[in-house]
Amino acid sequence: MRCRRCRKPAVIEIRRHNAAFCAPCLEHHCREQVARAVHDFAMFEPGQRVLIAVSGGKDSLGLWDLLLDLGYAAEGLYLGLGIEGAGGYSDQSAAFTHAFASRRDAPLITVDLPADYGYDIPGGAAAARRAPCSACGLSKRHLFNRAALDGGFDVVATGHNLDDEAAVLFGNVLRWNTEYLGRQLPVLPAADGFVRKVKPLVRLGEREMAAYCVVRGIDYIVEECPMAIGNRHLGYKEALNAIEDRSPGTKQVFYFGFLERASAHFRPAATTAQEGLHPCPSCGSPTTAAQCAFCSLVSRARAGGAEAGAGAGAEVGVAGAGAEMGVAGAGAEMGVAGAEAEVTEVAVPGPRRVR
Ligand code: Q46
Ligand code: ZN
Repeated sequence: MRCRRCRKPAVIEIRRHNAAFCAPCLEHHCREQVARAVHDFAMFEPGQRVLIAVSGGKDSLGLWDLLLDLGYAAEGLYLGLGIEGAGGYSDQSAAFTHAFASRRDAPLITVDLPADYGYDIPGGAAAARRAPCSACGLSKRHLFNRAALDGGFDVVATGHNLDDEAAVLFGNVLRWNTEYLGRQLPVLPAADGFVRKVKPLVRLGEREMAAYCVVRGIDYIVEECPMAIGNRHLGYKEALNAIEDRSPGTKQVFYFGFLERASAHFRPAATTAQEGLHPCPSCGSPTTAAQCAFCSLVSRARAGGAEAGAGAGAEVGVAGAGAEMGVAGAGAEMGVAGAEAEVTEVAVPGPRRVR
């Protein structure tokens, strides 16, 4: 197998492109695909400040590396979730993130749920009677948005890749979640109280990102979050992988075909769900409920579940985050407006800049 660009021995075959690349040409390929996504979807301009939601995994660290090398002003935001699992999932993911930031001498902002907000994901989810990924997704959306607004960033970038987006799309189609289909875009424009959200990795697959990190010498957390095991999102990925295996390119055609030919049909459903937003009385963030879902989650988590069941509005965001967005990775960073409607802030210590 030879590299398509230089004919040297290849290190990876990418069947959907009918191509193989050596290590340097894989780096070139990944940079090219990200630059193309940023340009084609008008994600951001040189000079704008980009805040990357970093988890310590291959996608977010790879994205950070790629954007820095493309010359963008990209800073990291790490959110400590307080998830244990074998080996201490959150501790490990924090360590990989800090190591990367040091190596690239890149600014990193950290927020720690247990230290700064008084709850961790397993405890908060139990107290609020939410699925862990729902509580996690809600917390991430709120805190990424808040950090970006407070820090004066132009845009929040997440590491969702083509496999992620195809799997979320697959799930939303299977359940005809029209509201989420209307918002499943690589760019969500800024709105009152919401910063712009972008997904620059939509042209790259999971294997390419893993290989990119290997050839770049980027250490990342390989283990899945222990909360993800057995969830629907992983099942959709497996199903799509089986199809892709028989018919390379299907995921790309599925996702980009949706964007080109179907997405606009679902836009009205998404717009309707945005109506009736008003500031949360506790934190001022836009919400459709009496109190936003994040404030409700925090107060329930702090009360150790004593308030569970109270506050009808709190569950509005669950529906948004639930469905096919509440799944691992997807739920966390869908950034869709229905879920964002519940994004809020409480008066607690702000993020820390560590470098
Ligand atoms: S971190 Fe959070 Fe994912 Fe873990 S609890 Fe679920 S959503 S699976 S990206
Ligand atoms: Zn609030």
